[in-house]
Amino acid sequence: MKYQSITVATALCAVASAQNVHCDLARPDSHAPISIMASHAHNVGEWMLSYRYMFMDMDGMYKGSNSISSAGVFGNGYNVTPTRMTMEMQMLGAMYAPTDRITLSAMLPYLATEMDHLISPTAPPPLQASNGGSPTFTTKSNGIGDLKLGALIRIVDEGSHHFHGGIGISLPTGSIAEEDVTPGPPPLGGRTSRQLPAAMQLGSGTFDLLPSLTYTYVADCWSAGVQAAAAIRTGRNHHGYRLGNKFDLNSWISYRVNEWASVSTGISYHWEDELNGTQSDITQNIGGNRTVPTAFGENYGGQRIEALAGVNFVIPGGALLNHRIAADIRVPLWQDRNGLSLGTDYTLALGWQYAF
Ligand SMILES: [Cu+2]
Repeated sequence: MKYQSITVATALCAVASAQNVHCDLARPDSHAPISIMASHAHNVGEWMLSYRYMFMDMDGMYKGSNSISSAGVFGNGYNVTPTRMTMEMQMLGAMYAPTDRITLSAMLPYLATEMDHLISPTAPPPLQASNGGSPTFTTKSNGIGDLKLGALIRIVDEGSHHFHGGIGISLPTGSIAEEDVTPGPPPLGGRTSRQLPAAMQLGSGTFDLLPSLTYTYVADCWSAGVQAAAAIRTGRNHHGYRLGNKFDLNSWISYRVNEWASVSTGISYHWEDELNGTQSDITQNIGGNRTVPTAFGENYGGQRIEALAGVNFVIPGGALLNHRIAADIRVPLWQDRNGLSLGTDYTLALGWQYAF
């Protein structure tokens, strides 16, 4: 089986080589899987526009690295538990290289989140009564997220070896005052519009630094890369908290099937710290129990290892020459949440890129 795979790979590689695709031409695998940002620099005078759509599904609660039932969450002293959350992100991006060494970038996301909740059957009866007797409710938010500006600096660009550093800043353009209707017993006054937890806010509310280092190796019919990237929060936002710092380690290997298609696979590690501070305007306790895990900073963050599979296409000719379409999916192999929070099921990313 292994030898067959190698034979097939060698044959495909020969086909790719026979088509005589040079590295200086657009090749499908010269861009990393679409969910990985800031993976490539541009040559002087080049522009690139991009659009990405990402969908993240978080279904079911975790305590540490084990899934936990709703009853289990209630047993930990909470009146309400999240049961599922989805996050959709659409992101517009632009890159421009004023010199061969420096590529500038800007990215603006538009987010839509939705979270389903379940009220504990043993919660104070006025809580369920304030929800019209129903044990479930859903909250939503949507709007512009945080604008990210950055610069990539080429450090090595020799033959097969490419190494660049990035520094960026995330500006607090996304709202952290999103509200939606939630139930509340007296004296909270029934179903009314209330501040949503940080997990459903559209921005961090702080200025965040975004450093990264990326190495890529480009061979004849395959390429590979590894990237370390972080988000470092500064200060506290005006709702009294700071999201946890983040660190990502992405690795990928792409195989060029022909001059217009490549397939890729990879492994990523993601770490995020707890939320620091107390979310003002979020109700912390009802009837001696905690309200909901998302109201407490200790239930934010965690770590996970994900497997990635993706495809990249570049249009080799015609009116849409050099337009790129790509998709990838990430599935956690392991996750360890801080406290009690929703686990990640999968993340899907689709994108279009055009350089000129
Ligand atoms: Cu680009």
